[in-house]
Amino acid sequence: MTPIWRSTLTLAGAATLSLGMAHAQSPELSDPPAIEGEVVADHGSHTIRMGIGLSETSPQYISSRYFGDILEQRTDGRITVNVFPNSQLGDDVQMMEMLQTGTLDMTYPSSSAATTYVSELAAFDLPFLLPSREAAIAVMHSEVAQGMLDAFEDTGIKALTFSENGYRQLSNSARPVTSPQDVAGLDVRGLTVRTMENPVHLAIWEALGANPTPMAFGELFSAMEQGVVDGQENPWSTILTSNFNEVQDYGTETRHVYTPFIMMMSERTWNRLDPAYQALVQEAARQSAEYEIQLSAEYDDWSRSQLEERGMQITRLDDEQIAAFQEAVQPVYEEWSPRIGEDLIAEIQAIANAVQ
Ligand code: TK8
Repeated sequence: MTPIWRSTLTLAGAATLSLGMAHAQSPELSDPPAIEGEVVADHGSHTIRMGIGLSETSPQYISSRYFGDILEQRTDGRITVNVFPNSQLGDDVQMMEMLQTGTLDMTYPSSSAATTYVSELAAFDLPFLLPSREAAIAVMHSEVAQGMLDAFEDTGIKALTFSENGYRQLSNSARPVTSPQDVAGLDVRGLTVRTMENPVHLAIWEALGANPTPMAFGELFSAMEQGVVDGQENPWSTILTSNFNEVQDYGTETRHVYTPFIMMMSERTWNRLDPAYQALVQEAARQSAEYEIQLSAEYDDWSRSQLEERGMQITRLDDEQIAAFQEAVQPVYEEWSPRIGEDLIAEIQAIANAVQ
């Protein structure tokens, strides 16, 4: 049975998309796995408020609603989750602070925004570290990654699980980009590229000759619309579901970083839950994260083709062109590997390389 919010979503998706040219409503998304398991004994009622950055059509939102469905069904309605999308409650940094003060129950930031809490997370920001989605998933499921989640202890944040934001792609409104020289501009100024508020991302775009501008995700669309920045970098599904193609003419399939999301809960909220409810929240988080990764994979290529259908000129890079970007950002490894931890990076690379 399709949950009511899925059909609402499809309608929302159709309404959004019908405003522009007629486009397919959404890729043939897999339905969420059936919710199984006993109803947990009554340990009181809780309404959980969860803020996320992306839109109602994003895999992040769809899977967060599924998370809520699991909790509601497995507690007979005693736990409900209200999901607030589109950065309406704040950006990643602000919403994590709201978890610490207890003014928000849950949020779902990129790992890049959380390196101030757990510095080892910056390993995920190293360019071209993870060669494939399978490798990224293996790392996110590893003991090393679990150690990063555990390291949030005493920050006021209970980090529950990783999921997929995805491979980041460059978009811009100035010119086609096929090389680092196109980013830096030879006889024209370097591109002004918005980055997440993360020092490794700043270093990447400095190494590529851009003018990196850290900015909250919620401010990005208007900054591009007003020409404050020329470009940004995010997975194709985010570029599509945030309508960035309306203000960005060019895309380049750089796949320069694979970013995870982290689903997290305020420790104050977590400590109010009975241990049986805590176990259910942890299980539901993992189930919804698996579904999110599946949706994100289904959305990825479809989003790129939708963006092209809507007029974005997307450059796919060949191996030689990718190698030029990898060479240009090599100094970022030299600067940041010692600061993040050579052993940690080697451990992650070993897990990634072990994936066939
Ligand atoms: C959404 C952000 C976004 C991230 C960014 O909350 O800021 O560019 O990639 O997805 O986490």
